[in-house]
Amino acid sequence: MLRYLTAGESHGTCLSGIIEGFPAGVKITPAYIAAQLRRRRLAPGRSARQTAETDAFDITAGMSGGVTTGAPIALIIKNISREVPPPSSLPRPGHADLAGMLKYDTLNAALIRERASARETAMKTALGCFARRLNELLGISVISRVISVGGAIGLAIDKAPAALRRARREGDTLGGEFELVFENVPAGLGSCAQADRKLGPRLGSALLGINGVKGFEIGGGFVLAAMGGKTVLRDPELSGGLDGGMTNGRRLVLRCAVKPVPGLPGGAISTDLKSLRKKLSISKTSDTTAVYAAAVVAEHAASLELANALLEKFGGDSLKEMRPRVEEWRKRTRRILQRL
Ligand code: EPS
Repeated sequence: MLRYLTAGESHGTCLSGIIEGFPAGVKITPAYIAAQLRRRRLAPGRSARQTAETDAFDITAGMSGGVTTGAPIALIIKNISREVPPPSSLPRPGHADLAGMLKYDTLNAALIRERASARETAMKTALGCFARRLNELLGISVISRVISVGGAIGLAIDKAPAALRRARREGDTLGGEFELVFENVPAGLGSCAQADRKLGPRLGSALLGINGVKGFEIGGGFVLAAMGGKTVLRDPELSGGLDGGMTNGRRLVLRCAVKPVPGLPGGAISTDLKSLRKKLSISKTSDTTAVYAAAVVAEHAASLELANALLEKFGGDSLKEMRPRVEEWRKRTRRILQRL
């Protein structure tokens, strides 16, 4: 079983991460990880903070000579921006602040926002690179694309940069949707036996765990509710590659909705929990949209879950052990799928 954990605050010394249960023999270069971190950091719509961060990282355990050893892999990503925000009893509306202050019984919102920050997704992306690489070496690819920004969809997606510029000018932020596609996924990953073993909910949990993600769809998703059974059966792609919680040999298609970033440049009225006075909460967060960055994070969060499902089905402590098992399985299932 693949497990991972992240730690670290947005303006702390560094982010830390551990991935455990990862097979030996997977070659991965620092440049591979750096490229994915760059895609996330420099995605459209981000704030000036991103030009300060370099996401320089160190792999401190679990690799030898550029190849994984089977031991837990540990990473750190250094933070450049270390100016820890001063204590504040004013929760920023729409952020984790209020819920976290209630939960952890504190009047200091800064303690909450430091960990709830999307800075954490830098480490999730770095850890996900290992899973992405393993999947890739087993023949599986993943891509994402943003399919709507602030309501602009289809061909109008070309207007997204203009919509983002307008939102920035008007002190507003935008949400959006992205799609993830995994190709060449072996059939039979996941299970229909128990809800927590179904791959759909597992991928949903990974993706809904990304900051700002509020909606998740598999294949046709919410549109299926308005369609007739005859129509749906004519287009097997609408299942999104999953039936009964298991991959069916088709490509895996997942979609997520990301809410607009709640930190508006002009601030929002909130209630100070000490004085109980209404005050303007000015958020330093100036991302105009998180949807492009979230799509990159999602590729990696979902890759971790898919790698987990591959390890569950095929087992193995090394890539050498896994590869022939996956190949043999592909041959067997292809023989049946080709006859359909
Ligand atoms: C974030 C607020 C911003 C973002 C940050 C996430 O940071 P700051 O409060 O310093 O302006 O830039 O994202 C990252 C640093 C990152 O690497 O993604 C928030 O509140 O979620």
